[in-house]
Formats: sequence, C-alpha cells, structure tokens
Amino acid sequence: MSLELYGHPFSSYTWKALIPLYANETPFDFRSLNPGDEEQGKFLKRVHAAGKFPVLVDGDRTVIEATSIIEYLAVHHPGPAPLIPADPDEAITARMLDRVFDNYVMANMNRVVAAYFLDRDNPMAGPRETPDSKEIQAGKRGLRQAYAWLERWLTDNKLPPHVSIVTSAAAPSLFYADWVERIPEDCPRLAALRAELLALPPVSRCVEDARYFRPYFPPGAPDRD
Ligand SMILES: N[C@@H](CCC(=O)N[C@@H](CS)C(=O)NCC(=O)O)C(=O)O
Repeated sequence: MSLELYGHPFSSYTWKALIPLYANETPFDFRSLNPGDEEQGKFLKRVHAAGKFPVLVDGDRTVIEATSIIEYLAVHHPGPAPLIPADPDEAITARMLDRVFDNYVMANMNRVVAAYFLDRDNPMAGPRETPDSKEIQAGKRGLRQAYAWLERWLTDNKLPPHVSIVTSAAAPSLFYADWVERIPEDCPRLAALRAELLALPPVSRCVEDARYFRPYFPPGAPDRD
C-alpha cells in the first residue's frame, strides 16, 4: 500500500514533509485537505494531538509532526538524500538546526500570521478587523533575533550538502518568514541560503504548487519569489 500524506499545498509544515518525499522520489499519494471540511477535521482531531497537519499514513502506521515524519522516512523509506546525517555527531547538529528553524523561525513567522486571525489558535474563525500589532511586533522581533543567530552560525559552520532534515525545516520557514520580516542586509549568508534553498527542485516544486494560494496569505504576499 502506498504512503499517504495529508496536508495542504500552501502549508509550511506540509512542505517540510513534502521536500524529503520529493527529494528521494518516494512514491506517495497526496491527500489535499480543504479548510472547513468536517470529515477531514474529525480525522485530524482523531489522529493528531492538536488536530494539525501534516499527517503521514503508512499502512496501519500513522506518523504526526513533520520532524518525526522525516525521521520515519529516513528509517523506513530511505533514498539517495540522507535525510539524517549518518554520523551521530553531525546528526545532533542537524536536529539542533531543525529545532532552531521550527521554534524560532517558523514559530515567529506563524505568530505574525496568527495576529491577523480572530482566534489565534483557529485560522477558521476568520480575520480580525485590525491585526494585533503587539503580536506582530513580537513575532518580528523574534525573527530578527533568530536571523542574527543563524547568520553567526553560518559564518562558522556549513550545512549538510544534500537535502536533509535541515533543508526541509529551513526552506519553508525562511520562505514565509522573509515575507513577514525581510532578512536584513547584514545577514547576507542567510539571504543566500534562502535563495539556494528555493532553487532546489523539491523546494521549487512546493513553491510552484502553492502559488495559486498566495492571495490568501493573511499579511499579504509580496510580489516576488
Ligand atoms: N508541530 C507541528 C505543527 C503543524 C502545524 O502547525 N500545521 C499547521 C499548518 S502549517 C496546521 O495544521 N494548521 C491548522 C490548525 O492549526 O488548525 C508539526 O511540526 O507538524
């Protein structure tokens, strides 16, 4: 039975699971979720601890959380792209960066986006009349702090040269984060990394498949990328 990935083409965490699947040309069926679909909502509430996506189903095994999905693919559906470095010490660094991109880039980007929703935890509740400017400023401040840390890290270190858990976390988080708070000129290495990531075929495939949904980006999508 083929793998199934439940997600949405415009969702950053869905990209995080799609990038390793595309990079390794792993056969799978994409189950695109429709926001507001009651049946799908029930499914997500049943299988995910917070009703979120992506969700990977492999026969009778269900895996939630994008990081764990990548770990699962590395073990059970390996391919030419070594998603987790074989060297245990390099693997620690890869997992550390995965946490940095999720917790400080993706989370702060999402904080800004959520400031446009009536209920920050429920995008389906609709838009606020006026976005929460305190939340927007806090998210942007967090992004600038994360950018500065990443720039310093990239000055002294190199990323794994292949598509890995780091690429999968970095590409969607930097793609959308730069839309809400532009990577500043004093972070040239980080800006270059974002451009390199967007040029990778598995990443550009996600970008293209999501293009249609850009008008729905709550803070407004810029006319680039
Ligand atoms: N920690 C989760 C986060 C997943 C997540 O936040 N997914 C978003 C889409 S990008 C979602 O499900 N949003 C809908 C909702 O929260 O109801 C992961 O790593 O997979």
